Amino acid sequence: LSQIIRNKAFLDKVVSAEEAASWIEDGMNLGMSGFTLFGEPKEFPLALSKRGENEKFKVNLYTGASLGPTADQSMAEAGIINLRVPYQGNAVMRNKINAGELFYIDQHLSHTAEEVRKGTLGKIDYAIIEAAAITEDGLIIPTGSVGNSPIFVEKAENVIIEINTTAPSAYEGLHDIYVLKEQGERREIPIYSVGDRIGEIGIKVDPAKVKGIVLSEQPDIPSPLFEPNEETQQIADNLLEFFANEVKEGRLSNSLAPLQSGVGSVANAVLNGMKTSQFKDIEVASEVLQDGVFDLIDAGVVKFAVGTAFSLSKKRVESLAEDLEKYKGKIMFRPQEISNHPEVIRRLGVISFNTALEVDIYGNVNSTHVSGTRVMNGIGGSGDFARNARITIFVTPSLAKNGAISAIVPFVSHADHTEHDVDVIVTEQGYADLRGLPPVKRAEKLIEIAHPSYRPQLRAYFEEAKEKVGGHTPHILEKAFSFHTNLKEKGTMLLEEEKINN
Ligand code: 0RQ
Repeated sequence: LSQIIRNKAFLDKVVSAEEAASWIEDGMNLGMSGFTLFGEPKEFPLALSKRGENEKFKVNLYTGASLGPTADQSMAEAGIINLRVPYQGNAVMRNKINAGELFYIDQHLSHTAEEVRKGTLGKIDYAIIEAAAITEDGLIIPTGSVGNSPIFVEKAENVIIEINTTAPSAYEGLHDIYVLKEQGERREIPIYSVGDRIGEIGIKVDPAKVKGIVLSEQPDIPSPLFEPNEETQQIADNLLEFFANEVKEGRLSNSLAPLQSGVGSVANAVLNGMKTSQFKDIEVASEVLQDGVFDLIDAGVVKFAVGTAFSLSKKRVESLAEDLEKYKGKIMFRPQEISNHPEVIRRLGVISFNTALEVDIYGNVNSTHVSGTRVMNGIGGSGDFARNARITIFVTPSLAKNGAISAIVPFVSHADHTEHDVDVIVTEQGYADLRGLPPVKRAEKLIEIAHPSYRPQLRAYFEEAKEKVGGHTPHILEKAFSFHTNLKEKGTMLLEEEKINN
């Protein structure tokens, strides 16, 4: 253990997870490490959830992003969360949020650290951080994510460190921890190219604040493996065709520009498609690094990748220790406040692509709320990148739920990314390049990439809106949600013939 906890001031602080959990009081604010199931403490939240079975208390839980079954799920099941910020992706938690059993603030992921700094989320009573090691000079070495851990540690009154004794030692040196000063005292963030190292290898902590160290042997939590299918492959092909056209037009070279990709099936299919494409020497400046990025490093297509967290399949979790050695000098993790910072994204000229739930005929995007009401996951980092990227792309299959839902609708039922932030939409039907187009011309392009079964009713809406209402962005407000109301009443967005014609 003294090889892992190398500073003596920390060694005598080891306590059981139960003891650490017993320190938490009703109403406290907890800042926990963890992002897309990586780098989260596991023993501590399990012990806290267990305590919740016999005792009545609730905490507010702030993290980097989504946590897994041992944290978000067990704490939601135990009913011990009052408020969750800024992102979640767990089905049990999602259902509780939508049932009104716990509160949720769906926040841009680059904003949370600033809110903590300003105090709008209250003081952080405890920071609970998973770590691979504590160095001689007392730096906390995070594991597979950085997220918001540095700001939590800085602002917390007390710190609990969960040392994961199974974490690969090669985590040390992977992180680039840079913490912003207060507003008014800030200068530029000195990242001028993707791989610039600007910070420390670990998180500084005042040893006096460290109340306890918990030990864990629990392995990292894998995400599902997304094998491309016919549909995601077609979306990927269309996106790669868009990139190829940008090269042909002289706006990009074959190394493109630093790429940010969302998580999930389409993103993985695009990365997969790049293995055999014309593109090479690509840099990745993303939030989450998933399997596809490693495959591209292996294929010699990606030369450097920076993010704030891993999101890996079981296979990649198993080979992580080896992989970390292999990819040393080719990957880096920064706090999410930096990886998603508008200044950095704009300076590097990032190309961003994320997944939409629905898009309207003028290019507004809903990424978060099914039928405007039930939250799915959250906006995550998609807004940080969408507003500031050099090219902002959203991808989505044109249909959901076996054709009952069209991803292209007259008006989005919830707006995450406004038409002002959106450049290109890609479905399996093709891509709509909206750049340089006024609203009525954007609508023409977007109707073309809707599924053929929905094109007639989208066109009918658009023509009627132009004819009867007109204006810069024509809408018939009484019918703007006709697809959604039809879905609610009839179980499908497909309108009957007479509804389309009247
Ligand atoms: O439902 O799970 O019941 O089958 O939504 O849809 O097509 O499997 O796509 O897994 O990539 O998720 C937007 C949710 C897409 C995700 C979203 C249903 C569909 C299916 C999932 P089932 P798919 P994905 C990086 C950046 C926001 C955050 C973000 C997301 C389920 O990508 O959360 O981009 N993005 N962050 O059937 C009703 C519609 C629907 C619909 C799809 N219009 N109405 N249901 N579905 N469209 C990550 C971070 O920042 C951490």
